[in-house]
Amino acid sequence: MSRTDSRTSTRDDESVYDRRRLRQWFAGEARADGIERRDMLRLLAAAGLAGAATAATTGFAAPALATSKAATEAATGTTDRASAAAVPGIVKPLPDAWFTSRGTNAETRFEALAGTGHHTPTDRFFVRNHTATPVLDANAWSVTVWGDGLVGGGAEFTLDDLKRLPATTRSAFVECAGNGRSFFTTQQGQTVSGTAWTLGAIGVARWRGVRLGEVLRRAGLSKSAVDVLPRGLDADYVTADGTNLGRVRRPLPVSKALDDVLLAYEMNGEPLPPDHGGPVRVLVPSWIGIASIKWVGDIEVSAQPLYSPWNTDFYRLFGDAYPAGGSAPLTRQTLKSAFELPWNASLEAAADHRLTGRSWSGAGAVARVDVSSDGGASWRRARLYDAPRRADWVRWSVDWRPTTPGTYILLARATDTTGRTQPETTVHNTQGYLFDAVVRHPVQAV
Ligand SMILES: Nc1nc2c(c(=O)[nH]1)N[C@H]1C(S)=C(S)[C@@H](COP(=O)(O)O)O[C@H]1N2
Ligand SMILES: [Mo]
Repeated sequence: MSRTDSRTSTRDDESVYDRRRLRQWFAGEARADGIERRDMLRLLAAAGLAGAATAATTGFAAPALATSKAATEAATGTTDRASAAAVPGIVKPLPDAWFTSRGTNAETRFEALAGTGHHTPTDRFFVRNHTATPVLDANAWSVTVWGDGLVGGGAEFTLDDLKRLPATTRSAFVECAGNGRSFFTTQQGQTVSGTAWTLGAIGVARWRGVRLGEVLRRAGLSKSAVDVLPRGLDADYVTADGTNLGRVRRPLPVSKALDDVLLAYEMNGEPLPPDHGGPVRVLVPSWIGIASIKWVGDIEVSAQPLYSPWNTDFYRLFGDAYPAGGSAPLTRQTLKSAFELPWNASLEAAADHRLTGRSWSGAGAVARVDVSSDGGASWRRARLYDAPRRADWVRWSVDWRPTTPGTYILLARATDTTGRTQPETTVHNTQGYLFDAVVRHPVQAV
């Protein structure tokens, strides 16, 4: 199953397509609901496309959705269960040994993955919530597929409807675009905004579901469809300055939607739990986590390009190295490595240790991992325990004996099948996305 060509074109498509989308918006042919006009003009200017005409105002309204029951539960479902968790709004227990609390989110501790096998156990899988986990009734849930990119009036699918369609099972990571963000500050001395994740905003699970393409075709996908916009049933996201951005939603080019995207209803062999988007989430392999919309309630299929704050203000690269309107919307994840050790772990000096870790890449499979125990002066090749697979990670180990007591800086550096290797530094962007530099992990030999 060689998909190299379609993978490459998917990424290239998004930047070329972004300019086309912007031109269409400028000509009044694309919609940007819930986005300030000046923000769109800023994107246009940055792409060098502004100037000719006055951009049309956008006045389209989404049709009423047949999801009101689920939506009500979304707004109210978590109130009595949230107090049990260390993070308000997350349903599952978050033991300190497994998680670090970060606002509305919970980061997995990498040391909690040692010896757990290839897939992240669901109870240790990180949670990234814009607001709070809605507890939805799987029997009452349905997803509405609608929009002018369909032939006919759209369709609604219950969970049983989806389960009757051909099922696909696959392993894939979900990784937040901001994973590793804190290292822009601690390693590079730079200021970034957003959740200060270390490396634990990633998990790999075995997902089971139906291909989104299958559902779209059954809903009457037309040749004119260009964007697909899944939307979550969690509450509206209101920013710190009080702006209501509406439901979490991010457009996906139809090319990716038809490629390898799933509507997943199982995670690691169990029904998808509430915190991870149950009863059904979108799973977009290799792409940044925001693409994998949880608690999906409706999917708009549009013959016009679509925008949401999640592909305009967020999830583009902004900063000195980038155009004023930011880069093209982010798609694939970058590559990273992590040791399954606490920060400043204590290890016995003059004793043998097996250091374990994991490496992953959104561009290709991880082909090799090199480890240094002397701050990068010398490197050794790690032993890999998993076959390289795209959208997935590999476990690895190296044996190490710290000869004398003291502080050691451990480094792990992955190289993927596209030839990319983790660099020493990541070019700064203001929101701290896609950190890929080698992380300097201190340990104490005692
Ligand atoms: N509806 C909805 N979908 C969402 C989010 C959200 O807050 N609401 N967060 C996104 C982000 S930013 C990430 S990184 C992943 C996290 O998935 P997880 O919580 O299952 O680990 O879900 C994505 N899907
Ligand atoms: Mo994210």
